[in-house]
Order: sequence, then C-alpha cells, then structure tokens
Amino acid sequence: MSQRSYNHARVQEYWKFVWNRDETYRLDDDAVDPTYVLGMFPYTSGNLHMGHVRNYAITDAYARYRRMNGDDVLHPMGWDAFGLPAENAAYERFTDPESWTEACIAQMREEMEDMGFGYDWSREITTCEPEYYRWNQYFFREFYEAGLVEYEAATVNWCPDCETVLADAQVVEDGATPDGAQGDGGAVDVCWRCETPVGQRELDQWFFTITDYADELLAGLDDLDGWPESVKEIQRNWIGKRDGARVSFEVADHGEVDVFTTRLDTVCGATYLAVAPGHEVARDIAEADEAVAEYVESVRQGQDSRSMSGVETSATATNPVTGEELPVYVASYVLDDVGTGAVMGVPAHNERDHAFALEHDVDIVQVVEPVDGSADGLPAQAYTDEGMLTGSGEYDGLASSAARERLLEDLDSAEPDETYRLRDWLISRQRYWGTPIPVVHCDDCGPVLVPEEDLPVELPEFVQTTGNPLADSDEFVYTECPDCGEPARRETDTMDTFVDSSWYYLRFLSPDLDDAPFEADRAHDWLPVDVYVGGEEHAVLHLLYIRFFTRALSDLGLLDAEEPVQRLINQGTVLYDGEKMSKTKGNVVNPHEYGAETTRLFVLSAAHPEQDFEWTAREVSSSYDLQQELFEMVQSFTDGGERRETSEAHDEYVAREIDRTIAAATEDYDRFRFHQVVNEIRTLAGLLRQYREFDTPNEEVYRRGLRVLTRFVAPLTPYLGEELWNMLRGGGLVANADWPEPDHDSENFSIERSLVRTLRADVRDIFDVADIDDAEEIELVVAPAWKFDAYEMAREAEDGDALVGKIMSDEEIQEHGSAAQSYAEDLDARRQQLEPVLARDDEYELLDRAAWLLEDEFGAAVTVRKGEPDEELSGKARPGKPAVHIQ
Ligand code: ANZ
Ligand code: ZN
Repeated sequence: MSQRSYNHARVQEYWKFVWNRDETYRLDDDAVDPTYVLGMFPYTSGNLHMGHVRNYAITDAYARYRRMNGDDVLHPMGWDAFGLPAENAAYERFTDPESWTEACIAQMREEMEDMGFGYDWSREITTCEPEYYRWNQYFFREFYEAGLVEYEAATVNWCPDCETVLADAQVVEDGATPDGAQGDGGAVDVCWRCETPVGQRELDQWFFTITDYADELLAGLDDLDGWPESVKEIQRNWIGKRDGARVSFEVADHGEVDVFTTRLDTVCGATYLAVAPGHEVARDIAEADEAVAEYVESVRQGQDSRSMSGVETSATATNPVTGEELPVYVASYVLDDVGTGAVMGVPAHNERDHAFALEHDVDIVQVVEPVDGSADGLPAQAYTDEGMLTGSGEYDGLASSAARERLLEDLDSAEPDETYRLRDWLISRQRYWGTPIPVVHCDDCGPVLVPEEDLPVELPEFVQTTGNPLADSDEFVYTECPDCGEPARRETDTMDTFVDSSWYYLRFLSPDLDDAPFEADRAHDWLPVDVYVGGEEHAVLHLLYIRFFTRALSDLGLLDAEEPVQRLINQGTVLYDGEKMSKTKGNVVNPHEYGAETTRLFVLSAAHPEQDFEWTAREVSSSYDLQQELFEMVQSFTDGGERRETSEAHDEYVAREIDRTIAAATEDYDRFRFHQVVNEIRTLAGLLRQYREFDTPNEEVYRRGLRVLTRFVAPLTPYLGEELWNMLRGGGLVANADWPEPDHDSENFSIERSLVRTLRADVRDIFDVADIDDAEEIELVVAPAWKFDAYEMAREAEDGDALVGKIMSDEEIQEHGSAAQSYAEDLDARRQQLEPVLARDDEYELLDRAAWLLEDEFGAAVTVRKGEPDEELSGKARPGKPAVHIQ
C-alpha cells in the first residue's frame, strides 16, 4: 500500500483550479433562499494580515456551512480602495495612487484565493472605480435635495507654507511620520510634508446631517438583538442623548438667549452666562466691543487654545428665577454646535464652569448639598452629584429631580429639551484619492449640484504637488455653471471614504447595474445582511454611518430596510506574546508562513470568534497534525483493508456517537463556535481510530464516520475537505454536499454523552484509588425499576409537595422498606438538582453498547445487567449512575 502524506500545496492548486473552472461560489441570480454573509471589506493596504485572515475565515466557514445546508449564500468580496495611505505611498514611491492600489488589490486577491475563501468573484467591487463612486455622487445629490447636506464653515488644519488644508492624519507631531508613533506630550503639530507648524482656519465644508437621525439611530439599537451589547453601548454613548431643559435668559439690549442644561435644579446657582464665540450675541457684541472682537477672531484663527479662555462683555443677563443680574462672557469652552451654543454658568456644580470661575474670578454659589450630609468638596472643587436644594428660596429642601420638575412647571421661560453629543458628519476631505464632490461653485448662483446626467465627475490625473492635486488641475477646476452657463469652479474637496463603505453591501447585490446603485427588489429579498463580521474598531464610525445610510435611503424611497445588519460579530484580536500583532511592534506572523489551511484551522480552533487569543507555535502545529491525521484515516480506509458486514453492540455505539456528534457540531456551527466544532472533530476522529484498532470496523459505520468528519472539516479547511471527499467518492464537490443529519432522534443525546463520560471517569477513579492493575471483569449494574419510578416522581413533584411521603405512599416502592425511605430522603435533599435521566431500558442498552470502551481501556471483560431489587449492587446503583463492580 502506498502511504502518501498530505501534500497541502498540490491539493490546494488542484481544487483552486476546479472551483474557478466550475464557478463554485457564484450565486445564481434567481436565488430563493438567500443568506447574506459579509466580512468588512479590507482597505487596500497590500498584504493580508492575521486580522484579515481571522475575519474572513469566520465568514467563509459560516458561508460554507450555510451553503451545505441548502441556502443560497451570497458571500462577496470587494475593496475599500480610496484613502490617504494610497496617496502617501504614491509620494514615497514616486508613483500614483491608482497604480499602487491596483497592485495591492492584485496581491490581496491572490492571497485570499490561496486561503481558500469561497467568494463570488463575479461580484467584486472596487470603490475607486468611477462605476462605483459615481453612485456616491448620486447619493450626494439625493441627500442634498432631501435636505441632508449642509455647506458650512468649519475649522480645519492649515499649513501656511504649503498653503493647503491638511486632514487630521496629515498633521503630525514634530519628528513623527504620518502613519507613525505618537510623540510625547508638548510636541508641536506640524505638516507631514514640510514640517511647518500647523494652524487652524475656518473654511466652508460639506456635511451630511446625520444628527437628523440621532433619535432613530438611538431607538433602533434596542431592536438589534443580534448585535453585541458592547457595540450598542458605544453607539449609545456616541449619540449621547441628554435630557434636560431649554431656559431663556433676558440679555439687556440683545434679547433672549436660550441655554441648554441638564441641571435645571441648579439655576439659582448660575452666576454668569456664557456664549460660544460663534453665537449670534457674541458677534453682535463684537461689533461694538473691540476686546470681544479680538477674542472671537483669535479663537477663530485657532490662536487661543487655552481651554478656559474667555472674555467678559459689558452685557448682563437676568436670572429667570432669582432676578439677579449676571455677567455675560464669550468663552471658547462653550461649543457652537452643542445645545444652543450658550450655557448658564454654575461653578458650584459643574467642573468646567468651576474651572472657568476660578480663572475669571466669578462667584461660586452653592445650591445643592449632599442629602446624607457628607462632604461636598466645595469651594475647592465642584459638587456635581444630585442632592437637596439650598439657597434656592421656595425650592429649598427639594431633591434635585423634584426641583427640576417644579421649575419646569413654574418657569414660563423653561421647557423640556434634549440634546445629542452626535455631530453632523463632516464628509469634506481636501485630498486627491476619494470621490469628487459633485458641486460647481458659481459667483452668481452659489454652489450648484452637477446634474445627474453629467455624473460621474471623474478624478483628474494625479500630479505630485504640495497642495490638493484637484485644485492644481485647471482642466478639472474650470468649468461652466450648470445653471447659468457662466464660468465657474468645481468643488475640489473629495468625500470621506466612509461614504464608500456606507452602502457597499447594497452594491454587491447588483454590482454591474449601470442605471441605478442597486436593485430595490433584490435588496428587498436579501436584506438585512444575515451576518456581518469585522473588527470592533468600527463600532462607531462605519457601523453608525452604514445604519444612517440605510435609514436615509429608505426615507428617500430607494430602499425599504431600517437596519442593514441582523447579526454582528466583532472578531477578537490575535495576540503574540500578549500584544496585538502589529507591524510597529514587529510581532507579525505572516499568514502564509504555516500554510494557508493550517493558519485557517488554527485561527478558527483557537477561540470563539469574539475572543482574543494568543498565537502559539505549539497549537499551530497541532492544527497541522489534525489535517495529517484525517488524511491518513481516509487514505488507509480507501486503500482497502478488512471490513466487517455484521453489526454488533459496539458498532451501534459508534453509529450513535456519530449522530450525537452531528447534533453537537451543527449547533456549534449555528452559534459560530468553530473551536468547539474542532473539538468534536478531534473527539470523533479519536473514537474512530480506537474503534478501528479494537476490532475490524463495520464497513458502513466507519465510512459514514469518515464522511461526516469530512463534511465537518470542509467549512474550516475547504481544500482538505474536497480532497477527502473525493477520496471517499462522496459525489460532486464537498462545497455543494448536503449537511449530515442524525439517524436517530437527538432528544437524549446530551444525557447519553454525559452518562458515558461520567461512567468512564468513575471507573478510572476506582482503578486509581484501589490501585488495580489487572482486573478480570467489570460489572455494570443498572438501578432497579423502583428507583427509576421514585426518581421520576421526584422530578415531577411541585415545589410545595411533601416528597418523601408521596414517594413512600407508592405501594411498590414502599415494599423496599428502609432502602426506599433513605433513597426518598436523598431525592428530597437533591430535588432542585435532579437532571433528566434515560429510561431504565435505554440506560441498559446504552451501557451495553458502550461496554467496549471500558473493555478497551481497562483490558477487562465487561458485563452489563439490570439489578434485582434487593441485591447489594442494586443498593448502590441509581438512575443515570450504574453501580460498578470490579473483580
Ligand atoms: C448648567 C449646569 C449645571 C450643567 C450643572 C451641568 C451641571 P453633560 O454635562 O455632558 O451632560 N452645555 C450645554 N451646552 C453647551 C455648549 N454649547 N458647550 C459646552 N457645554 C454646554 O452636558 C450637558 C451640560 O453641558 C449642560 O448642563 C451644560 O451645562 C453644558 F451643575 O447647564 B449644564
Ligand atoms: Zn451660475
């Protein structure tokens, strides 16, 4: 017999060829039972790293499992191809972002194919292609017309030397590199190109008004049962809803100023009013007051970065409750776009107000004290907890929450209000490698949308420049106004790449469509994505934007889905020596170092997808060994050897254990517990080897065992799966094979498993404790029938029942006298912990079939019998726990 060992490389090449030739993973357009399995598509960085491999091994294993269960599985892949790193690489390598990106994609696609990921490559999408990004522009238009786009001044980084706007990532600390390590505190922010210190500027920028959806996005989280709690909590915090009140203060000569507060109960402690530098009243006052004008300008220029800076104005405000006159400040810590852009300053009870008051010598007036009389820390620090009101006239003695309610009733100038931490989504980027924003600026008409028929607005050719290559291209910039036809300038900002990834999951459904971004009917059939897998770092930006887009597109009538993703899995981190594998730490393991399938199998077997795990060479090699072992088993089976046709008790045991493994592994697959699947595979393989050595195996049972093993391993190591399936003459590809089903009812499977497991452990203990080394016989005695009856009564008893009396009132049990009495008492004591057991005959049969395991392990003959009522061994036996007698 020729014994080959498993040749990974050859097997891999062969089946890769077959899959491509047969388009095995191509999804039929007329799918009827859709399952959409998606991994977050990668940024095109050049190489697959271990994080990618883990991410995509998870989706691939699950997609393959669902396919074998008969689903029409959509499992696509594409490229998040725009972004700043491509631009940086172009400068470093004197090339252009497009060529660099193409090279990265070619490399990554090849590595993915080696890994055996079964993608429908006919649906591949690449976000930097005009066929894709034109739809970003289309959505921009749709959003604009629906009022979801704003064009507003915002502060940006500015390099005075390059005379250009810098993205945050282009601002580095002195001495660091753009993608690089963080310097120590106190370092200066400089331009990544010329190292000139960076300033701030106010420029008009494009925003998507995601805040219009703050409420919906927040409420929607409650229905996302398939999302990890942690991600939902991060999103909740990010949206940051705050309930409070809007109160208006009368400011002499400037009218009413509204403030937003979460602590209306502290209103009597307000000792000043502060408005943001961009607030109407600040601008108003600045017209007549030079000091204020200077301050506002310095903040605007980014020159005043002291956190508690501010300037007192000559204006005064009236406290609506106390009637006191309060000073009015313009202060930079009050943010323009939070709440109303104005606050009532309560230094005694708010930390920022406290710091401001110390800096500017404003009064600190306590109006809340701890209910339990504990220390409040004032005046050295703010007391920010709730408590009981003091110094608040008629409200004294009320608890904070009661005071807020009363004040809301009493004050005409106050009403309930809420605010969010969430800001609008700034999508403008002053860089080249992104989707051009489809707008033309006309001196007469202002910003005008590029008409739909003129889309896409394509990127001009890349040039190496200090500024924005789009702005450097006259051909790109100078155009005509779509409205009036006069000369006009194109917008030179491009879109944040998160726009690209906010709807790509829809494009996979109809990747070649050229008159719409996606087909609404198909989206209706396929959404939401059944399983979405990716890193937790995307908990907010990407996963919030994709939810926003889905809702916005539905409101625009383009889609009818509220949420894009049903089940979200954040894969854990692969660690090396306790740290995340990363280039900068120099602790990366190249996924190809150990061979594609060994790596796959290891990352899937090491832990639950959501758990972190440590990369260890020893465990990697055990993944390698498992593949060799399975190969050897199948090979020696198909090479021939003795087989038996007859069927005995131990064959039946193995047959049923195969059933039990099918049930367990199937449930594990359903719950993404691939590491448990691997345990099931190892255990069943071990059992089959033991069986083969114990006796000439029954042909049918053994073959079935190997075929089941092959189908279990196929989603994890698909190349090996195909090879084994082929050797076993399984018929067709294992990728398309049917998932195995148990031959028997699975109801008692776990009871059976644990009975045998406990029994073997018990026998081992007895051998150990009694120091037996050559036993002749092991006798297993099933408990007498009356004990099973009593056990059943105990399990069925209601909480209040007097159990002992009830059991003893049964005539047949009664007959057994004091033995019955003490067993009844024992059951009564354990009545909360009584696990279900098999019926007596079933227990007997199970033991009879499992007897060979003991025979094999302990080298003794095993007999199994049902105990007679009054013999000694019966006294020791209990349901689910046979008596063991060793001679
Ligand atoms: C008065 C007050 C008294 C407040 C007090 C708090 C405690 P948090 O604190 O994060 O829940 N605020 C409102 N608008 C603001 C703006 N535009 N810029 C900066 N701060 C602003 O957020 C709510 C609080 O943030 C509000 O409640 C307000 O200060 C401040 F003992 O009002 B509070
Ligand atoms: Zn015009």
